[in-house]
Amino acid sequence: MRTQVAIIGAGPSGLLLGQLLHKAGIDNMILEQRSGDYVLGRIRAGVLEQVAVDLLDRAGVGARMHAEGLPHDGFDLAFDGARHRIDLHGLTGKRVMVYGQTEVTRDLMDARRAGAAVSVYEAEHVAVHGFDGTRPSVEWTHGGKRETMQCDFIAGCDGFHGVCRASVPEGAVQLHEKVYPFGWLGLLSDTPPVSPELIYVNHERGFALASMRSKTRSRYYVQCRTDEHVADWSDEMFWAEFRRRLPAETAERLVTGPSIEKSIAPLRSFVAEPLRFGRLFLAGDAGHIVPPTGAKGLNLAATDVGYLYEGLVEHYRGSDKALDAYSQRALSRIWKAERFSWWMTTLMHRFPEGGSFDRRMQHAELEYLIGSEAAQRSLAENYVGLPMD
Ligand code: FAS
Ligand code: PHB
Repeated sequence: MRTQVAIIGAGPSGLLLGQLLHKAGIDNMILEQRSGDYVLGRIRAGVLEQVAVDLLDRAGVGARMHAEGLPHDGFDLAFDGARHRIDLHGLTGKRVMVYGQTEVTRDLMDARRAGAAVSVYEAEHVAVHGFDGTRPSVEWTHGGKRETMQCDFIAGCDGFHGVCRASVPEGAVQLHEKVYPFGWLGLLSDTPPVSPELIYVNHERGFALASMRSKTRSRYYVQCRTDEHVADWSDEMFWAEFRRRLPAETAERLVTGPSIEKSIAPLRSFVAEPLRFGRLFLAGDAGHIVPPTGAKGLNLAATDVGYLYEGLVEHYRGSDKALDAYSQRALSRIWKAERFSWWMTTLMHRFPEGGSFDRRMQHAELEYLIGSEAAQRSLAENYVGLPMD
């Protein structure tokens, strides 16, 4: 069995790369360890930058996103019981698209099925070999049978816990990591969003975020301790805590209801350098993780894929210039998004070990931010997404 590009992982990174390559006539196969339903059941990101929207359009999967997605021109920062709007469109001329990662994944899966490209779900014990030479191969077990496939390249789109980065010799990769002393408890409910735009809250009890998936489905988060478990939080407890952290006049408008999904996500900043190891390339969460505060995780995955796709297309046209530049180009953008996500996380969360001086620094930065158009423009241009070079 042979393909040109073996893609490990059928999350947004793997599916988007597969779809772009398929449209360019480059043969590829996706190996995913879980079932399609399991992948769709993971509730994650909610905000797309324009560059990600453009890549999904280029992949031919943007129709439902434009029909059902919610273009947003701004969001609110809330602290000291008051809300302050950051006018993204007024400050940058750009907006973001609120459209859940689940829907992005579903659109990509539907397109892949329609295009008859090969995907193997529930592929167990995936192994990658020979990527330091010119004849890489991948192995997996499916239905109790061990399979092997030769390929030209391997795209490691298998997320933070995947096999690809773990298969790189230890001395060949440098890891940079910061783990935050808190997590996010997220709740999904079929209730109308408390506000037409997102609200990021800095509260003495902890961070909260009011987001959404549609005009009838809300996605809310509260900062929680790292030793807490979802079972510790009844719906009633979540709603009471979320309401406490919202400004009073907003809390009065909160419509509560039963949770459809509840989960706790740990927060970390992480980057692997470089992102290329011979014929193996890391893209998306396999190469980096950001705390979700800046809504960058899914968007960084999309732009990694954009760079890698350009490199692979050029390779098959006879030039390796873009492929050789992949790691450096992607990392330049990744580090800027890491910085913004770290900055926004540090600004908005309650640090258990932080003292009164740290809290005064947060407050001073928030006060400066709402009083300075220059500071708001800096936030806005990072939030809507820096241009792909
Ligand atoms: P993914 O992790 O999505 O996909 C990797 C795929 O590879 C998975 O399907 C996995 O099953 C598969 N895989 C792993 N190991 C394998 C192996 N050995 N063999 C075969 N397949 C294998 N980002 C935001 O912007 N906002 C958010 O609110 C947000 N919330 C998040 C909550 C959680 C719990 C997590 C983990 C992430 C969150 N993110 C958020 C970030 C998230 O959206 C990622 O950026 C996005 O899923 C990245 O997509 P992929 O790179 O495709 O990785
Ligand atoms: C979400 O809707 O899940 C979401 C939105 C913005 C963020 C993080 C998560 O910064």
